[in-house]
Amino acid sequence: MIKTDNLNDISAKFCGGIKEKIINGIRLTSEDGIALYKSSDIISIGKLAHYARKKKCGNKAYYIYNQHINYTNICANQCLFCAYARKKNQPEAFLYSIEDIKKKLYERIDEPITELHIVGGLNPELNLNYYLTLLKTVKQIRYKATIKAFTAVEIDYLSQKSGLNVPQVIKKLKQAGLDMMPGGGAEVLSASVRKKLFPKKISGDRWLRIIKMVHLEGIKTNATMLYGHIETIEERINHFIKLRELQDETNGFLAFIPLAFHSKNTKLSRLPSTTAIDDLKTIAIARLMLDNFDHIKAYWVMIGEKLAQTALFFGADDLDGTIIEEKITHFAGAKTAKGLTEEYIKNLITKAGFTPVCRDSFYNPV
Ligand code: V47
Ligand code: SF4
Repeated sequence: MIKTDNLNDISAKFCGGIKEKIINGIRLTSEDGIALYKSSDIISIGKLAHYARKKKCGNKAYYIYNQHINYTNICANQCLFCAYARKKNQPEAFLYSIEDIKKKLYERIDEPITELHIVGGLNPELNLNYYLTLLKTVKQIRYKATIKAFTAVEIDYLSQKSGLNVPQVIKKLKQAGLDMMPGGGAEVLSASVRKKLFPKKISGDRWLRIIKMVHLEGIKTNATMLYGHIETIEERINHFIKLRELQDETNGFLAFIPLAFHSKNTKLSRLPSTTAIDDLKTIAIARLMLDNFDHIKAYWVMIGEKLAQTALFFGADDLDGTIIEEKITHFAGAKTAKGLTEEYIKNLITKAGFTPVCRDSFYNPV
C-alpha cells in the first residue's frame, strides 16, 4: 500500500501550521479551510486528509448494495443547475405510480439490496398519501432493506401540502417505513447563491432547521454540498462550518457527500466541469474541516470510478454503491455508468490497497 500517512515531509508552516492541529485533533478554523483551498500542494493536503481518515476508519473502504428510485421528475422548483426536472406537459416528464414502483423493485428482487434510495421532484399532483403508500409498499416488498428517502426540500413541501408541521410529517413517514434520509437539497448554504440559482428552493437556514428536526425525531441523515458552479471558496468553507455546528448539536449526520456540478442540459451549460484537483481538494478539505463526521463519500457517479478510487487516498472512505438507474446526474450529461457491479466496486477498493467492507446504511458490515 502507498504510504501517504507519513507526515514528516510536510512543513510545520504549511498553511499556517495545520499539520500540528491535525495531529493533535485541534479543530480547523474557516481561515485554515480557506488556506487549504488556496494551496496548490495537493499531495500535502491529501496526506493530511488521509491521516485523518485513517484515524477514523483505518484501512477500510465502504460500499453498499443499493438501488436508486427517482419517482417523479416533475418539479415546481426549476433550479437553474438541474437538468432532471420537467414541467408536467414536457415530453420527458414522468411520475411513477405505486404499481411502477413495485415493478422496479421486483425487477431486482433476487439481488442482495440493503438500501433503497428514493427521491424525486416537487410534483404538485402528489399528496402525503402517495408518499406514505410508497413507503409502505417498499417496506412490504423489501422488508429487510433500509429505506433512505426524501430530502429536507421534500419534507418542507409535504408539510405545506398537508398542513401538518415538520415533526408531524416526519412521524407519519417514520411510521410508514422511513428509516433514514439522504443529504440532498443542501446545495450551498449561502443566501446569495440560492437567490441567483434556485430562488424557489427552501433557504439554507430552513434546510438546517428541518434536518435538525429530523435528527431530533431519531432519523439519521447525510449531508451534501453541490460545488463547482458560482459559489466562492469562502461559501464552501462556510457550508462546512454550518454542517459541523449542527453535527455538534445532534450527531445525526452519517456521511458527507460532495456533489460535483454537471452543467450539460442545464441553464448553466456555459460553466466548465470541475477539475480532478478541485474534486480531490474538496473531498480532502471536507475530511479535515468536518472533524465530527465519520464518513466522507466519493460519489463515483459524479466524479467517475477512477477518481473516486483515487479519492480513497484523499480522505474518502466510502464509494457509495451499485445504484443502477441513476437519473439526476445522467440527465446533466454524466458519462459514468448508470450502475456498477459489486465485483467492480470491490476490485476498485482492493486494487488501491484498502479493505472492502460491504456496509448497510448505518455503516454496519453486512
Ligand atoms: O440535491 C442536481 C444534486 C442532489 C445536479 O445522501 C446535481 O447518500 C450535479 O443528494 N450536477 C441529489 N449535482 C443527489 C444526492 C445524493 C446522491 C448520492 C448519495 C446521497 C446520499 C445523496 O444532486 C441534489 C443536487 O444537489 N444535483 N443537479 C447537477 N446538474
Ligand atoms: Fe426540483 Fe430538486 Fe431539480 Fe431543484 S434540484 S429543480 S428541487 S428536482
